Amino acid sequence: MAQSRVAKVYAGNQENNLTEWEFLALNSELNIADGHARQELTPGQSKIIDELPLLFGEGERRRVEEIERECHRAYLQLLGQHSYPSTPGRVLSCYSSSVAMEILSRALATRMDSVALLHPTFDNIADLLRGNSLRLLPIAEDPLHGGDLDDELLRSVGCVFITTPNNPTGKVVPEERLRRLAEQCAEHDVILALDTSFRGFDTRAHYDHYAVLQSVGCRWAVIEDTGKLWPTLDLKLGMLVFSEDIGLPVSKIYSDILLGVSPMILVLARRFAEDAANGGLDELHRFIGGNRELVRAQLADLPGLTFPDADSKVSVERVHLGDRPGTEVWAALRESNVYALPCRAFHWDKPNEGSNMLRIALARSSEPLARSVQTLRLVLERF
Ligand code: EGV
Repeated sequence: MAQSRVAKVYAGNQENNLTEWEFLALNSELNIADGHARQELTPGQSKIIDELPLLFGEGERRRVEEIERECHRAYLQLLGQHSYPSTPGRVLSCYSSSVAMEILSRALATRMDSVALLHPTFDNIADLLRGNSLRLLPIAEDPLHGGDLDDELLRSVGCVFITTPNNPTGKVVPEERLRRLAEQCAEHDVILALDTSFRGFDTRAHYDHYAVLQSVGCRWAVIEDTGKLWPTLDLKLGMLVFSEDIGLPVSKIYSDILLGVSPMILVLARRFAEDAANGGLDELHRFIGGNRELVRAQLADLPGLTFPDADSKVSVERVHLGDRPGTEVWAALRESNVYALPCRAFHWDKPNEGSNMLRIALARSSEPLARSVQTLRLVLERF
């Protein structure tokens, strides 16, 4: 049984979840599948890594409470989130944003049975909610950005969950849209939950979201993530932040799962945030922008090919393959040891909408990325 499941994943099964596809890519030098940061360290970041024993020492010596407060402050201020709640216990450090998501999902499931969720978005959000027996109602990006949400939808759910910037499309909920969403949630006593894991890449997501949420006064939760920004070999943390009146046993469920995150990781994340504030973040934006141009330039003139996310700044880029099926292109690419990510599963409600797209990771060193995209070009010319 376990054997056949593994075999199916290895064959590149249509119904693999996104992480199963990403898993297949992990040992390849030409892995353009997962959204984790795998580019080379910058000189400033290398200096921090050279000091790892000192960071460990700091983690041993100093009070966890202080180390944690400094980490949260450095990261959230870097990204413009000045009004985040800084009183103890309101930012819960987690091993990853998916762990934060599981904790939030379990907490939601104690008080409701339905959640409205953005469509498309990274599939493990849907899977973690469904895994806690929550029924999901899709919200497509166009209606989300176009105007008010349907009152009937809001009456039928206990929470609206939005990824911003969205993964994979890079679409950002602007300040005035967030305010209106929060007002509608307040009117219907619905919790507004945001996953902002990709916000580091896009300054349009750096307005103070916490100021908006707190001034409107809806019940809310935000999941933050240091994991997509810096090539720290998955040494990272997620943060689960929530309104005082959220009315869910978030802290209790957190304690069921975790005592806390390693102080060494908290110190490391603080140091990377400080480096980012000192010019590293602008440098990262230029680097990702350069890789995006490289991908578009190398593929641009192929017949039927388009880039659906013209405005995206996040570290992934979707390619629409015209009528070529994503999983077939994936299989052809694999013959050259190149691994991209087929997009069906992002469309957790209607997978066929993602059949003709691949997602390409941009947080990669430019040289292997360029080689991978050249191979993709050769493959697409044959289709
Ligand atoms: C992306 C990996 C999990 C996820 C990658 C991701 N899957 N956590 N189950 O971290 O966009 O590739 O978010």
